[in-house]
Amino acid sequence: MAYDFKTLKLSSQNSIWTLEIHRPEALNALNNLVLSEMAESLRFISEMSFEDARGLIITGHGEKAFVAGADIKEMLNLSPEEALQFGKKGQSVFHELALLKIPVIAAVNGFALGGGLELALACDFIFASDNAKLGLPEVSLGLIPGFGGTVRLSRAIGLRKARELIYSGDMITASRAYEMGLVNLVTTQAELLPQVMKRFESILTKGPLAVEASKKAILTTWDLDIEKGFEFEAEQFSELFASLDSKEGMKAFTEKRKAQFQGH
Ligand code: DAK
Repeated sequence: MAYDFKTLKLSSQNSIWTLEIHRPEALNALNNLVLSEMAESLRFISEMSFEDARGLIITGHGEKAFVAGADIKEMLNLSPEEALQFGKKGQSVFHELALLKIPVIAAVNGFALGGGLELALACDFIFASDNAKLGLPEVSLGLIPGFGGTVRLSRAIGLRKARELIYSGDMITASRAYEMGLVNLVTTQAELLPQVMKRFESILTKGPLAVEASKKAILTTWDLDIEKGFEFEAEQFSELFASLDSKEGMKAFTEKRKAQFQGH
């Protein structure tokens, strides 16, 4: 299945969806239309059944850029009020992405700068090609990250490293990003999507309700105090005992066979 938007391509293979940002003339920079089409695509995917949507890959068209940031040419003449609306729109779309029930992997195939890195940070994992360059260079433009970057980067790599990257606006290599714990895996450009698919294939053999509950628990508890976090985790854990999949998973273990999960 494939759907072409003006700035995106959405396609699926074996229930894994790929959303490719497609603005080669601007290194896939995020303008208002990309954000609107992304919101529409995420809504479409979130309404699908478990069988039809089990994972999502976010990537950029071509071998040069994942996303080179928010569209600077479109931002140039924004008033403070328009900038507020634009920032809120990006934050809200990326938050919808982060809240998707299915796992999401950013396949970073080149520059992931500004809004591009903020987009990747909203995904569950970041896999990068060895030519990737990542950074939040907004201060070079007299701006700050406006699509959640100041919030998510420090949570991803810690306050000190996040401050350094944000205050300097430096671009870092994929291998440096790996050392910092910002990306999960670095591979060649040719191996990037195969490696992402391989990761999905292993996740798809697991209990889908359990993967979903893990995602929900991690997202919900990362800014709760520890007691409330434990409480939430315990609720998620106990709810899974009402599912047929948990019975099947534990029964399969005792019968020394592979579990056949049905998603309920
Ligand atoms: N926006 C618009 N066009 C871009 C672009 C961008 N971010 N990045 C590249 N392009 C365009 C270039 O202008 C050029 O178009 P033409 O001039 O040919 O028409 C084309 O893509 C190819 O780019 P280059 O010719 O520059 O390619 P190079 O290989 O020489 O350089 C580069 C690649 C990625 C190093 C360079 O293009 C670059 O530095 N790009 C900008 C990177 C950047 O600064 N990104 C951060 C953007 S700021 C907020 C909301 C959001 C944000 C902030 C606040 N609020 C509302 C509060 C987020 C801000 C950002 O993301």
